[in-house]
Amino acid sequence: MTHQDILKACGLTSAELSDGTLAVRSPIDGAEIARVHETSADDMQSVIARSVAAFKAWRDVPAPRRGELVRLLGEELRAAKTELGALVTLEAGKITSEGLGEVQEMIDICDFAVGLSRQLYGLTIASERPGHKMTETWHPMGPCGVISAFNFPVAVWSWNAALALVCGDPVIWKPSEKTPLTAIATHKIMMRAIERFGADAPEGLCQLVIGGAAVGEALVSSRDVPIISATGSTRMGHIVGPKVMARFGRPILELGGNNAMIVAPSADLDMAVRAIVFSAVGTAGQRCTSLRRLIVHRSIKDDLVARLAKAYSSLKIGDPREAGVLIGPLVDKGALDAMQKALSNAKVEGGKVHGGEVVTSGVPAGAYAAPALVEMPTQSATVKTETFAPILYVLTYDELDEAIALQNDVPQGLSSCIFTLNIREAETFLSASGSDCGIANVNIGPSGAEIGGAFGGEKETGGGRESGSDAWKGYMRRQTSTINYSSKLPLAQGVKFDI
Ligand code: UN1
Repeated sequence: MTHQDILKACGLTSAELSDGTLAVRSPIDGAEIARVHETSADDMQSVIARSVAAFKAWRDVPAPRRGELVRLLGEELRAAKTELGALVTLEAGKITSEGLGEVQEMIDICDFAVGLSRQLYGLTIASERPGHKMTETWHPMGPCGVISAFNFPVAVWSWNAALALVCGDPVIWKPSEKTPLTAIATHKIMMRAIERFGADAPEGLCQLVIGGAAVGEALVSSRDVPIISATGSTRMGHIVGPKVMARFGRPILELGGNNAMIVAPSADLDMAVRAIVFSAVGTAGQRCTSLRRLIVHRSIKDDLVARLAKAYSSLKIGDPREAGVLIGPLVDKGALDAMQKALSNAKVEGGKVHGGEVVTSGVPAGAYAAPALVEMPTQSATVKTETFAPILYVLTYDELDEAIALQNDVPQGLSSCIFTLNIREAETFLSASGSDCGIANVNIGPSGAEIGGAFGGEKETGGGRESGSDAWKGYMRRQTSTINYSSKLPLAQGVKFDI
């Protein structure tokens, strides 16, 4: 399919693709593929007002009925999987299988959320007073602003939107300025589901706004948008988090990661190599869960580095649409420059760099690089910094305690893993004194999480949780009720206050 075919298959009209102010480039060859229209900051107040009005209707629609809308969204996504996956590839540069995988992740979260729509369980709590009971009820919270990043241009919206919608919250989505086309295409899919759902869905239930900082700022600073779920850099989180907190809104932040794998002497190295390669170079190292640090036992380091260097040399780099290619482009030239800068800094800090060169031959005109393996003498400043590129720093350890300390000694806390066949080591890694990350795996890599678990991490990763488990509670308000069915009015804690 040509890129015009893909845009057409996704229902994007030429009016939507031209004459706008925001230029969209495909990372594959850097060529401009559209100029989309931006939402003006002046329009944001009416966007938010529509969302507030939609909330008043949507919160009263029974949750299982709200789930029906998400079920229809899942159906529409299934029908559109091929073309939307292809558009993810075109606009974000992912290889075909990962573009499709991203849409599958959207479908999965819809299925999860449909089930959830009948399981927004509260508690009954024992009261200390006779003739009393306590309950806890979860209520819809209000409009949810979703600010998403280029690297998962549509899945991140779906983790938030599927949950927010069953929880009774309207959604306003501001996608990355680098990936508005996938957002427009997804919004159309959502609108098809709404159309099929019928009149119970209020106008303004799901809105899309396209633009830069001013549009984001309007969402972030509005008291009418109680939830802001923002995915992106720690730098962005430093701006968004405090602003949302300052108005007592609820931020759900998914920021940087600096994910490590500990490889213990007992590890199955064949499996470890496969896991390392996928998680370090998949998506060209541009997942927030990408593997960035390898902490290898000294006794196996040379063997593992040699195997990795061999595996790296066989990886096909190029046009992500081509069969066999595993490493597509970085998102843009800026990302390539940042990668090269990190590599030269690592050298200054004593790093021995294998690979990492800019690739220009045999690839289209985008920003392509060979993945880099960098043996480091210490966990230096560069290693502690997240660079969104396929760079894997290799460190060594002698004792597990030391490996865990290295794993934890970075500002970020998203994902982590250990390869070991030793149950003591595995359980120590997962224990309270083990990995400090939101995700800690055994014998699989740090990336490619399923939607069933809560997704997110600690420290500079921002603390938010999205997707599975009870992350839905982040989209609702909790109400505690004490009900007195007796004819007396005893006070808690035995307090006497007779009048
Ligand atoms: C991200 O990079 O922002 O765990 C999300 C994973 C994917 C999600 C990554 N399911 O790698």
